[in-house]
Amino acid sequence: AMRQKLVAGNWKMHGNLVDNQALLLSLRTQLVGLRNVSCAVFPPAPYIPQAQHELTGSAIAWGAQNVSKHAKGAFTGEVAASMLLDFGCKYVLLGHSERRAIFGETDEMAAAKFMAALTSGLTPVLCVGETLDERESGCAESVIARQIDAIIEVAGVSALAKAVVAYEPVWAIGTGKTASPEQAQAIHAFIRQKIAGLDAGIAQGLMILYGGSVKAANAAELFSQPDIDGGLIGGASLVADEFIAICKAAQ
Ligand code: G2H
Repeated sequence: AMRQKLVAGNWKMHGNLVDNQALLLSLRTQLVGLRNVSCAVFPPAPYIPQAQHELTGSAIAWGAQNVSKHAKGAFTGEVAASMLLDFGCKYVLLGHSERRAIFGETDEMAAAKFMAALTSGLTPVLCVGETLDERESGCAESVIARQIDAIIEVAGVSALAKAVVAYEPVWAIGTGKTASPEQAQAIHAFIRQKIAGLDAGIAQGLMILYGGSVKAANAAELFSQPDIDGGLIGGASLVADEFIAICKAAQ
C-alpha cells in the first residue's frame, strides 16, 4: 500500500525512571533503518521529558496519553497541548476506551480534545471501538460510526488528513483476546469506506491502527491486512524485545 505504517506503544500508567531508561535505550539502538514504518511511544506525562531526552535524534517519536481541551487557565490537573509541544510530542491519544469507560469521557469531550490537539499542531490518534455487548448485539459498526461522526461534526472530514485512527475492540484490550485478522480487517475497511463516502482521498491516506492484545506472535498477520496500517500496543510495548519485534513486523 502507499500508506506508511505506524506502531505506537501506549505505556498506560506504567514505568519509572530506571525501567524507562533501559527501555528507551533499547528502542533507540534497535529501531534503526526500518522501512516504511514509524514508531512512537506514549509514556505517562511526567516521563515525556525523559522520552524527549533519550529519543531526540532517533527515528522514534513520542506523544502523550491525554490532553486538555483548554488552551490554558484555571484547570487544576490538566495539561495543555502547547505544553506537550514544548516537550517535543508529535502525537496525542484521544478517546481511549479506558478514558471513556473509567473517566467518563464522551464523544463530545474527545472531539473537543481533538480540536485542541489539532489547532496546536499535535497529531491526534483517535481511539474507537465497541464493547463485547455492543458487538454481540450487532452494534459494533454503528458505535464506531458514532464515535467518528462526533469528531467529523466538530472538526470536519478534512481534519482526518492530519489524524490517525486506532480501532481497539474493548473486548480485546488487555484480555489476551485479539480480534482475528479478518474481524479487525472488516472493521478497518468499514471505517475507511465510511470516510471515503465523504472524501475518498482522505480515506485512502488515513492510517488506521489496530489495538488490543497485539504481540510479536500475532503482529505480522494483523499488519498484513490491507486496511491495517500498524498497531497501538499496550502491554507488549513495555517489553523491549516484544515492541521491537512488533515494529519490525510492520515492515
Ligand atoms: C489497548 C492496547 C493499547 P493492550 O488498550 O492501547 O492495550 O495491547 O495491552 O491490549
